[in-house]
Amino acid sequence: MKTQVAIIGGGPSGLLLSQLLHTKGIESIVLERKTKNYVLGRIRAGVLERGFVELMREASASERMDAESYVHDGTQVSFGETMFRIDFDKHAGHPVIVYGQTEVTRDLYEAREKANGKIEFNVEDVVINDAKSDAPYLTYTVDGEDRRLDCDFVAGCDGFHGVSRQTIPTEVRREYEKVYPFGWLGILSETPPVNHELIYSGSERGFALCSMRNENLSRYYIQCSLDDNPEDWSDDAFWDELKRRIPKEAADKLVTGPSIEKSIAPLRSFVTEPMRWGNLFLCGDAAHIVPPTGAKGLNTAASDIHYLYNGLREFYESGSREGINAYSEKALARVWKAERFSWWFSSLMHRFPDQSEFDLKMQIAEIEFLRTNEAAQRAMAENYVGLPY
Ligand code: RFL
Ligand code: PHB
Repeated sequence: MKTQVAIIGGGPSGLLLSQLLHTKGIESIVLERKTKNYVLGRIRAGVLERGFVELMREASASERMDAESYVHDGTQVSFGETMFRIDFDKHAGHPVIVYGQTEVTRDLYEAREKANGKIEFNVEDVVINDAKSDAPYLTYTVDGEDRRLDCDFVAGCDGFHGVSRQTIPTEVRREYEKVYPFGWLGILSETPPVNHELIYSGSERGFALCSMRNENLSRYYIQCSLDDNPEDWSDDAFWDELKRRIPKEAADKLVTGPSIEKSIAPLRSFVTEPMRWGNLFLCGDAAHIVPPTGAKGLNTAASDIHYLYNGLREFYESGSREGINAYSEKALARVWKAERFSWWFSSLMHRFPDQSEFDLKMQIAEIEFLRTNEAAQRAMAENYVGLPY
């Protein structure tokens, strides 16, 4: 088989790139290790920046998102009983959108299917060959049968555990990592959200986040130990702990119910440099990870796709390699800013096992500064709604 752009990974990054390229008549084939239902079963991001929304529109995949998503002009931040609002509209001039990654992925699959886009599921043992040449190719197996895909470019959209990043030789690749000493235990429940905006809540017992998907679907997280298992947490234990970590006015309004999903995610900051090796381009979680506190993971994946899509489009339209040559540098410049914001917000809101009384006082003083200082609120709002591409 032959295509112009071979895309490894059928998560949001790979699907968005494939669909955007299609709108410009550029051919691609997506190779996904799992099944479509498996990919759609992952409950992940919930908050989308304006840049992401615009890309979905450009990809002609935004109809349902435009009709069903929720516009959030601000968010609540609390510590103990003190709760205050960061006004996105006032400080950054635009809102964020609440629309789940599951829905984004479903919409992109539908758009690819409607356009007869080619996606191969259950692919195994993908190997990227001759990435430094003008004729790279992938080998892989499906149902034990060997296959080969020739292409001009390879987009590595295969997440943190994929093969793409590992293909870049270790002498070329530099990795930067910070692993946080805790995780997030998340549940999804068919209950109305406790508040019409998200609540990021610090407390002496640890962090909690109240989020949502729609009027009758709530997403809550609490900071947990890395040794915890989701099965160790009954629904009642989860709700009790959540109530202890959010202000009383919110706890009193919380509607609880059975969880329909419960999982633990570790927190990590990670960046690999460069994001390009020859004609292989890394995008999204394949190249970088942020802790989820600033809602930047999927949104940073989207800015990568924006730079790569425009670079490829320019190449196929005019033969210029300027955009693809600048890809790694441009993407990384934005990635590092999102890393900084996610690291700052995570460090501010969580309890760390080795934290001293002094460290706790510093967190409280910084939250108090954020509560009372417009410049600090503006900095937070600008980062949260998304820095420009
Ligand atoms: P994905 O979603 O991991 O998709 C990669 C795909 O590649 C496939 N794959 C392979 N296919 C073929 N061959 C191989 N060798 C392969 N290896 C892997 C995988 O099966 C998979 O389908 O990466 P992508 O597309 O870059 O998307 C990134 C986002 O998924 C991620 O950044 C976000 O979910 C992060 N994130 C959030 N981001 C936000 O912007 N806002 C949020 O509110 C937000 N909340 C979150 C989050 C992530 C979380 N977890 C669980 C890590 C909340 C949580 C709890
Ligand atoms: C979510 O709704 O899953 C969510 C929202 C905001 C975050 C992280 C996750 O910062």
